[in-house]
Amino acid sequence: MDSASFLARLASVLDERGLLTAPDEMAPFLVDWRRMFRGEALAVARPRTVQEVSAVMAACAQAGVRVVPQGGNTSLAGGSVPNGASAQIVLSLSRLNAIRSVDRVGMLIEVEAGCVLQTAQEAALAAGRLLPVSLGAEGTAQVGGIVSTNAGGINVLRYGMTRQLVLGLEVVLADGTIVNGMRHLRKDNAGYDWKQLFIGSEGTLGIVTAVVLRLVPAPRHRVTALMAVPGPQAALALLSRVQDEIGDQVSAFELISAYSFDLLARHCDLRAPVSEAPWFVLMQADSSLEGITDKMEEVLAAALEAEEATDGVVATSEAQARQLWNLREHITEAEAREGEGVKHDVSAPIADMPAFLEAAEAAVMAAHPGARANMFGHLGDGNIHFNIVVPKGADKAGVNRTVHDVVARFGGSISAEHGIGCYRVPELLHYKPQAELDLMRRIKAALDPDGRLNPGKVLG
Ligand code: FAD
Ligand code: 2HG
Ligand code: ZN
Repeated sequence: MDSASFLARLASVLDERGLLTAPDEMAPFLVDWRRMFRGEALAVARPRTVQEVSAVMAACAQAGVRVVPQGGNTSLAGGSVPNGASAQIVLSLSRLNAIRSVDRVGMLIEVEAGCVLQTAQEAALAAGRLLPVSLGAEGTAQVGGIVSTNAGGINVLRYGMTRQLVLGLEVVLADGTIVNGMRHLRKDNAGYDWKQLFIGSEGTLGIVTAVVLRLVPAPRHRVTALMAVPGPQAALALLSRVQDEIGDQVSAFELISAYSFDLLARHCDLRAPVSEAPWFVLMQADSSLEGITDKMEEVLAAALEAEEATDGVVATSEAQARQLWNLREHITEAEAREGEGVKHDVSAPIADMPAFLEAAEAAVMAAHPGARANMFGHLGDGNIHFNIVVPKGADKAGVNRTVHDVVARFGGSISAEHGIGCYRVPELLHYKPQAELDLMRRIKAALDPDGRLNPGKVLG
């Protein structure tokens, strides 16, 4: 089928706003959030229903056209834009965005893939429930993207990754088959839990069109604190103390380096309301019961006494808490404004994080003069964004290898939450054991035998 007939076929299964082919209209869909990867496409298809998604996939199967699913296009791994020269379309889920229902008693939300995460969070909150996935891109990222990347974010410590929240899933397969697993069940061991294959598969196994997500009671009381700490080891001591005393009410425990605050001050005019220190911890605890703020203050006073922290501020209002989180959420932007950043989204066993940070920073400084580490992230989950700001023309692949070799030595992962996309393909192929890669290829071949789903991503 020539491309004109193919586009005519697509147009026939979509409404008048459903197919973009003009270069200026397609442009935003063809470049990633970091503007590192740019691709080409025959068209951008924007279906409104699962039936339209199915018809688009069937048309692509017949014409041998490859499909790049796209949600909010906030991927930090270059996963959501086309690459390579073969015939591809972008399949944008943005218009398939209804909130189908919120079940207050059953504590779940049924939502279509293109719904923006924040919109889903707000719908849950209006029913007194919390959708606990929370991340800096939540105003743009979509539920389908969140599920397809198994997104993490700031609340993993208490509520787990996105995977832990998915109760039901609807997907469209490479040949257009619709598979409806939109169950509202907490317990379902009837056969393989196939939805787990699609969660985190970054659009390489099927198209997520709708999701049932578990909700939790919206906490009535919340306490947020920013602490200045002498180092990562002290931060871990503080984490243990807080967990011993406040237990599972701790929902976020983020480590931030002084260099991150330096970037925030220089590029975003944002400053930490505590005295200078080499490291900082931003933490949050939530509870349905009163008294969490008093308890947190008591625990933090003891931490100061024990010299696990040198200064700190506990937010006394929702607005002040927002300001503290605003600092954390702007680090990615501040880093982007500083210049060339080489991102590493790594994890290691939590207790090893201090040794890992020291070893990785020393290795980078020794091998790549002029590089600086912007270290911040989810210490409570053993996941740090070990991003290296490098001078122009630096050997970025070499920087990746230096950092990831240290990650491998600590038994860590080269992608804790952002995924592989196309950015990390060489690293995945280098570090993942052969038997695991072979198993992944067998799964890919079973679900996408012609290799038409998100080509060049994850396995390359
Ligand atoms: P996209 O970027 O559009 O796509 C991501 C991947 O999923 C691509 O491979 C795409 O092909 C696939 N995909 C998208 N929708 C579908 C679908 N419906 N069906 C099949 N495949 C699909 N990530 C974290 O985990 N934790 C964070 O704390 C975090 N913070 C961030 C902060 C900022 C400022 C930014 C820019 C990004 C951040 N991210 C974070 C990364 C990103 O936001 C997440 O990976 C998010 O889940 C992507 O959602 P999206 O809708 O933008 O997906
Ligand atoms: C975060 O935790 C995100 O803020 C983005 O995962 C991390 O910019 C990054 O590398
Ligand atoms: Zn993160």
